[in-house]
Amino acid sequence: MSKYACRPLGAVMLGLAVSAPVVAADETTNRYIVHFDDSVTANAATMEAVHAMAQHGSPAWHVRRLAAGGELFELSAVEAEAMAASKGVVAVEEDLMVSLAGSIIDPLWRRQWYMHDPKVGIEAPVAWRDTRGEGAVVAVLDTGVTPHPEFDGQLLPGYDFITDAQAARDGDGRDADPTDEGDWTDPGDCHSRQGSPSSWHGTHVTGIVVARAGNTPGIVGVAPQAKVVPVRVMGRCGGRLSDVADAIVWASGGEVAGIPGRAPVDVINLSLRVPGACSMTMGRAIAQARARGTSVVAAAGNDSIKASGVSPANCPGVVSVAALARDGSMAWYSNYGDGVTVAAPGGSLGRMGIDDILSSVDGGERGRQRPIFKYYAGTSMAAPQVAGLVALMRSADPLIGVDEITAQLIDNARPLPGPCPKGCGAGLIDAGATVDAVIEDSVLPRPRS
Ligand SMILES: [Ca+2]
Ligand SMILES: [Ca+2]
Repeated sequence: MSKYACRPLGAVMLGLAVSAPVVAADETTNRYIVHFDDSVTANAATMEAVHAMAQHGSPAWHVRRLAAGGELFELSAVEAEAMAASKGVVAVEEDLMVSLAGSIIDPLWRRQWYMHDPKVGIEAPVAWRDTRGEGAVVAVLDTGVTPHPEFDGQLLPGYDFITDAQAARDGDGRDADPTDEGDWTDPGDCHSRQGSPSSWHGTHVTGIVVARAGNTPGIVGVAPQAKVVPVRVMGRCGGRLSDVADAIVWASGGEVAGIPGRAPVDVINLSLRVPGACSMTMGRAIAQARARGTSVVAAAGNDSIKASGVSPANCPGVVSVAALARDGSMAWYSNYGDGVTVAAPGGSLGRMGIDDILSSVDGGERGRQRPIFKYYAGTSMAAPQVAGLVALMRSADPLIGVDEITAQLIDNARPLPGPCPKGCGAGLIDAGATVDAVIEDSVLPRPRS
């Protein structure tokens, strides 16, 4: 007979009516917290019996009284069930194991090779020993966002900067709702012959930056304790330079007529591009943002050309990001050359997708349907990893300046794991080494400007 089999049920000892039969328990017991109603807790004799159990350790199944009320017992499942059915018992709760908030239990973590692969990952978990981005804010200027469990508590109020109601598909021009209405096209739209489903591009990019840690099912962002300001600038057939420039000014704390201002974000992510030289419009907006202390990160572009030929990657002061394939070589689609500052994983753009970048999207072909996860590839997926790292850097040292951020990204980049003969900047970003260096240097006196 097991040592548990003959012990009386707690409820019986307490003199409570038990509606379930007491069955000899098997060896398996678990810890349960039992909450009694006032008829029990107000009954001094009954509670004394509970206390006596605790003090004398006999019978042994009563562990202790909890500070907030409730009694901790060690019971079999059958005993717990009987206890729950007893008169005077209001709740029987399992004494569950509690995980460290933000620990990496997200089930898709294994597939996020870009975060942790020893060869081609950005070493985000190493940086997380110091910070997960607490206090930092990233503006994602993109197609907007869709509701997703990965964004619960992760977003700050954003804005819809799309002036063209047809492109925005929300029936109006600028407004305070940055929700993505879908950028699907029909055959013949936007000079494309075939038409295409909605990309939910901004939702994917936002997930890479700031997807919640520790929820299921899902992924983790590079800076899961930072916040994202979603700014909608891209709609059906793309976006307007004028809207993007205004959004850069707004996100960096500048004044935009008719729109309530906000404090400067730490970094703006621009996973978008327009061919040609850096325009005066884009160049001015970016220079102003940097002058207000906001870093600007841009995708180098997916045209397989020199990054110096696309904007805003080629604008002065921009951190321009090339994409690496799963093997650590430059991705075949990535722009390259002198216009690239650093590289980050962008995916191989293979048939299976598993060598691409997994993040959050909506499942709708046209309008929104339900939150899901998908693999995308591109410099659009590489840039937000850098923006996320900048958030970690600003969290580690809120006083770090925009030029110092660029210098640290460059100085602490790793040599490329694979070939990039045409130029991938300083190499693969290393979140661990970069955040370590930022913390080390933050104690040194800064040059006065
Ligand atoms: Ca609108
Ligand atoms: Ca998650």
